[in-house]
Amino acid sequence: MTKAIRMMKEEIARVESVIYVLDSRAPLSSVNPSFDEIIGNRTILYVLNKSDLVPSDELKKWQNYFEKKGSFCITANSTVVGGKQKFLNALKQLNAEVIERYKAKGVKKTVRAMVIGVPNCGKSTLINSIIGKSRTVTGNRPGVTRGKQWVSIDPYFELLDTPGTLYPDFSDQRKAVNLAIIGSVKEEITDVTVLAAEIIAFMKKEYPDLLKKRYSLENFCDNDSDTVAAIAAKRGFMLKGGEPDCERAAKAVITDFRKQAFGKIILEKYDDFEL
Ligand SMILES: Nc1nc2c(ncn2[C@@H]2O[C@H](COP(=O)(O)OP(=O)(O)O)[C@@H](O)[C@H]2O)c(=O)[nH]1
Ligand SMILES: [Mg+2]
Repeated sequence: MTKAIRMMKEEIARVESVIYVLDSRAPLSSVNPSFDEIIGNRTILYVLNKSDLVPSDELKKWQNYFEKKGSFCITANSTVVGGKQKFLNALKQLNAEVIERYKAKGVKKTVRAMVIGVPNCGKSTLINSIIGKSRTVTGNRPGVTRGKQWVSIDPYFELLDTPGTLYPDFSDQRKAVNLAIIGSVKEEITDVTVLAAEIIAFMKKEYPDLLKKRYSLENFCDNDSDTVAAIAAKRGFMLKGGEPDCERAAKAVITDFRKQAFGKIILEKYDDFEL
């Protein structure tokens, strides 16, 4: 068992509820089924984070899908304040039975939750937006690793202030590419020119006009790497010998995608899947 999984298992054992953060640009790719067993039968609140980056009609379909999985699902833009109440309401509804049980027994017990998700999906940002500056640390509990803090977010809930990072699921090539595009994969292991060609291939198929407009292209080359070279030429990114600087153009394409220069884009459309 890897260290990451072992740590996840230890921490998850202390919670009743899991907050599963997904990147709205690639909701399915943000799920790693390897962790299903570890999550077990804990209640799950799915958060389609970075909702501001995708078209809302597309997001709605994913929200319905994750709700139908028998769990709660909310959408969030964690970079703006004001989402806490929506989050808390969902968490309460999701755990209504447990809260009732505690109340009926007359025990003063809180439901504990842990935020999990692949790298860069916005776990830390979400936690900060919920606990913010008014955080009240409830202190280390026995058995809890030193430094791990439980934070009261409500009389009924405590949140672990350190997120659980899921390693991305690379079992499927498409998922791996999507995760690289959204930045969930270490930069060192991604080849920028390959990644840019993948973005071009996707944009060409799904949003050709946005791609043409961004780089003032009239047509696309058959080979997506050639399109990256054409973008370099358009931008005047040239190497000393007069060759197009494809690496620089590739980085520009990746940054453009991540900084929303093409507009609101979703990599995975619900209707394209048989779910
Ligand atoms: N547009 C947008 N960016 C977000 C959102 N949530 C997080 N981010 C950005 O995504 C990046 C990764 O966020 P972070 O919280 O560090 O992700 P973590 O690795 O899952 O903890 C940061 O640049 C955040 O500002 C969101 O809802 N919308
Ligand atoms: Mg983080």
